Amino acid sequence: MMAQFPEVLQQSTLHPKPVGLLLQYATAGFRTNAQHLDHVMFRMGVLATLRSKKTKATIGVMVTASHNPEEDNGVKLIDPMGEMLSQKWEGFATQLANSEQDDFLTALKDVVEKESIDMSQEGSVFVGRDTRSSSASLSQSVLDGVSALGGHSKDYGLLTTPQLHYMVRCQNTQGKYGEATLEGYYKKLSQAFIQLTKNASNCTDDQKHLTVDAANGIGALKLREMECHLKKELHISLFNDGSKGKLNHQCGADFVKTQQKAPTGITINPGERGCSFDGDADRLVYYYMDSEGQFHLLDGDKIATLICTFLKELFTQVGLNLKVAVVQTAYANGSSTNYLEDTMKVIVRCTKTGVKHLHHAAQEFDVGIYFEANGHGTVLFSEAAEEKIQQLVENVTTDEEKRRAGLLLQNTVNVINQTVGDAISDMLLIEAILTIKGMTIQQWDAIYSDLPNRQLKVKVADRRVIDTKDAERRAVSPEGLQESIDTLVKNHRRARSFVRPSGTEDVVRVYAEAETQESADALAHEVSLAVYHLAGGVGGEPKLLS
Ligand code: G16
Repeated sequence: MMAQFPEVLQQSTLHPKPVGLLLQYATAGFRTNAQHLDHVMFRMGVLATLRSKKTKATIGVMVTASHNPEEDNGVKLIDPMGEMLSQKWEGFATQLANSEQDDFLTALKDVVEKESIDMSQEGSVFVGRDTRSSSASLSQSVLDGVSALGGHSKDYGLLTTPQLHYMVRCQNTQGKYGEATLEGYYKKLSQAFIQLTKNASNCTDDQKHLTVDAANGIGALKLREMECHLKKELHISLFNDGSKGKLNHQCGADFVKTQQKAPTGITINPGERGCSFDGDADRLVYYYMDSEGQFHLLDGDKIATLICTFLKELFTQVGLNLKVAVVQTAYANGSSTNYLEDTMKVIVRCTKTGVKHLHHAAQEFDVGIYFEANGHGTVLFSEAAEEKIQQLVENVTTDEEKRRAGLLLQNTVNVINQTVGDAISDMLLIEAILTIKGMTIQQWDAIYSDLPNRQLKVKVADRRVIDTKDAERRAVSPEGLQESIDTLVKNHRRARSFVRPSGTEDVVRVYAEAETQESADALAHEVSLAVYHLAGGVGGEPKLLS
């Protein structure tokens, strides 16, 4: 056991930690300016190897800062079934990343001891990276960390984040979930998509057309690679493919959702469907322009509702009584929650921001549909639910109608990447649902009407002064902030607002919704001012949106 440690210690000096730099494994791993991350990457290579030894399974390490600007980078660790790293190990990740150079070995041994890790066990780590200019060298540092501890690594190079999650699950299920190759991923998803859409009659070329904004990120490369597998069943016009624009700049799912406007660099005619990925292709939002040139956004809440409607109809057709739930966060539009609970009569759960929280909540149901309003989400089917669908399709006594619905369900399961939100997979599912139901994007949008809302960011000296409870819907510190928010909300009709520290950017996020856009904008501004004054705002006072 001890023999590997001198090697790690020696190698770690080649990836020195800047003295005093403290980072936290937060919403989606570590994320900050790329120049501060070399030591973190090396150490996460080491930690992933330890996690692999502990779980006796392959672990994934993805180098990406997703929706953040090009100059940032980050790292997310992936657990054996393709899910996010366990919370307990997030603590170890922070401990290893923050230990000063001289204390690194002690911190490392502490993890080994606390987890009783058998160091003679093999370690196996899959590594992937996005298209940022810093990602190649940072992923090399991850690989260095793995080899310093004698682990085996497989470097997939450029991948979307959800593709790496998929590879990890395929590997650890010995191929049961699929083949751990890009080809395997493309084939599984596209075959399921083709099977789903062949059920639709009279689908015109216009209906098969979709405009995609790939945020100038990795999603563009991977969608291009996949296109030939789709056998012209989907006609994609790809924009913001990275050939000229800057990553996530004025484009991508985060920009479209927070700015509530179309990305730059795309052409979209009235009535046509458009969608945006984020920088690592794990988020998706849809939109269209109406005949008056008005922009309409269909976010993660609308996506969850469409999927839920489709699945519930199929479960009714086949006579399966499954416990279905939708998991959201505080950002979910109040109208979506009301529609799901009151009209669709499904169970709705609310968790803290971060797909890791939604994922765990969704696992408690036969079918857990989880989406953040920002477009990050997927659907989880319990093993029992998948078996019931399988039996239905295989049972020779099942009548034709039911078998058809059963096959739709089976292909729906196969088109979904159940490990994590996946823009490509979610896009194929939505396209299939719209095709099967013969539904336009306007009809989908009309399922319910969003309450006008606004999201803002406030800069404060230390965002950790804000603490929250009740799935981030109430602030418990600093003193007086929640009382101020409560008072401000009372001045607006059908209003709601909350604040929380971001886990991916150095800002406090403010969300407000109300009966009118003016009201939502005013409330968001008033709450921003309260944050600025009570939580140590820096720079100029937040201004009302013009
Ligand atoms: C990550 C997480 C998401 C989260 C988002 C914003 O997304 O995976 O679950 O909603 O960050 O988090 P926060 O508000 O804490 O900054 P991504 O796409 O950037 O990896």
